[in-house]
Amino acid sequence: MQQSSLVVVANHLPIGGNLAPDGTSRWRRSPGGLSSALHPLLWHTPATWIGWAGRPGAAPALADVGEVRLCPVPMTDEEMHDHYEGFANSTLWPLYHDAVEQPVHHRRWWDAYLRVNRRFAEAAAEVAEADATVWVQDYHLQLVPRLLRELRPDVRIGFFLHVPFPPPELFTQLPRRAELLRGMLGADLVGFQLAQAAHNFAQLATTLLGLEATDRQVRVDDRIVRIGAFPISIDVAEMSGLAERPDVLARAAQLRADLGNPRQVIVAVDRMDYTKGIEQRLKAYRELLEDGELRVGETVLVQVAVPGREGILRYRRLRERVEREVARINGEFGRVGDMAVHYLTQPFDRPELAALYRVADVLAVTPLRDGMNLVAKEFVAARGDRAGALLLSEFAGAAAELPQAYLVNPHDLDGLKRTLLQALRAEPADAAARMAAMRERLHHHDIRAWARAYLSALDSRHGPELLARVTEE
Ligand code: ADQ
Repeated sequence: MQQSSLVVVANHLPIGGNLAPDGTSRWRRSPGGLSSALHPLLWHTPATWIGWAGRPGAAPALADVGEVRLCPVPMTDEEMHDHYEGFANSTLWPLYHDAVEQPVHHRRWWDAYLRVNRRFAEAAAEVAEADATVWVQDYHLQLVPRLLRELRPDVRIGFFLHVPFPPPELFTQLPRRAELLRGMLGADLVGFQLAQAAHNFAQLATTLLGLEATDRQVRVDDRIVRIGAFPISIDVAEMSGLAERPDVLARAAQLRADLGNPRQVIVAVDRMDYTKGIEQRLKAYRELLEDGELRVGETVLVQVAVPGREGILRYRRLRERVEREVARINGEFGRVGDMAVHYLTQPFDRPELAALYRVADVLAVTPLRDGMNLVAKEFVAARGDRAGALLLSEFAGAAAELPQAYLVNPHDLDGLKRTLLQALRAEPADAAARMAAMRERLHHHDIRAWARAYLSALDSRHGPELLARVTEE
């Protein structure tokens, strides 16, 4: 096995579902934040990406994608069920998102979580060069930093959590809370989206493990583990460039015509997930139609919701409820040739997404809780014309950086209705000023700035050299 000086460890490999017989694979911009964010960074970077190829059974042999060597980790059916669908997505995911759905606890899920984390750590130990940097991603792999450190004390280990890190009252509900914290503390740098998350982590290190901790570092035996906030971003240049392309603008015009040339278009783009507030948003929209504040023909909602994690009953149920509500709204308010909601479950390529962002008068991003939310940032990057309003949940990490958005508490249905109307009725000059301020922020904080901040904090000696590779355009 060839070794690398930069190793990324994430639950999934960033590849499409169809492998050619020779093992070649397509690099996928899957509808999901982690691979969207890392794609533009790593495309031209000599690195190894360790992850699951997305199907149970033996790991397939995979060809490199661009400069990135893919190193698949096998997972059995049972492990997929207990590790991925179970501990990661039915225990940790809901708990980390304010327990908006009840977290589920099963003791046998922990065994699979530990076993799979160990397998990932062993794979990383094998492919990391002496003195390499290993960058572990997200809540599926919280034990990897510590397991890897035991195997390879020479490597630098970074951990980044893409989702929120909850307050101690919630985290302490976890039966394996101490092991999870110790797992993360195997890293040299633990990064979060928001400063509040780093604060929560420090508090837990003190109260649960009795360690000496501040919001910037934790002392573990004779080591210092640094912690901090590194709000993730997007490839701003890519999205703003796409959104100015003549074919994309023509497509946006075509989309508006296909929608029946309504006066206003509301767009929402989410993974189908109960954290994204899709049901609350649909309900607010229905009530505005009932109240006569909005009228079909004048206003239309385009809701994109790509299903995933469908092995989990809760996700299948959510999809059923969303589809029932869409059908209800269209049944009650639609007319032949004039739908109230256009509902799409397909993944789109980047130009189509850019066209959707350009057609939106309001982009509605109203999660109940979200680590960051890249869709909000993509919309801002796409609006070089400074038109369009962003309706943004206070509970998305992005709200901290984009205070000029129309901020809303999605749990407050009346507030949601009121703020959606405000965004729809915004004065163009006001909307343009808000958009300009948000664009200014993004301009200085794109995905490369994020990688730069993280990697130089992780390694002040070799960081700059890695950075030159990772952040090259
Ligand atoms: P996600 O929960 O997946 O990410 P988000 O940040 O919005 O949420 O990223 C979704 C990505 O998928 C976006 O880049 C979007 O363009 C893309 N996408 C959505 N629908 C699509 C479709 N139909 N076709 C193609 N692409 C689509 C997690 C956390 C977030 C955090 C990110 C990154 O939950 O809070 O922002 O990781 O850290």
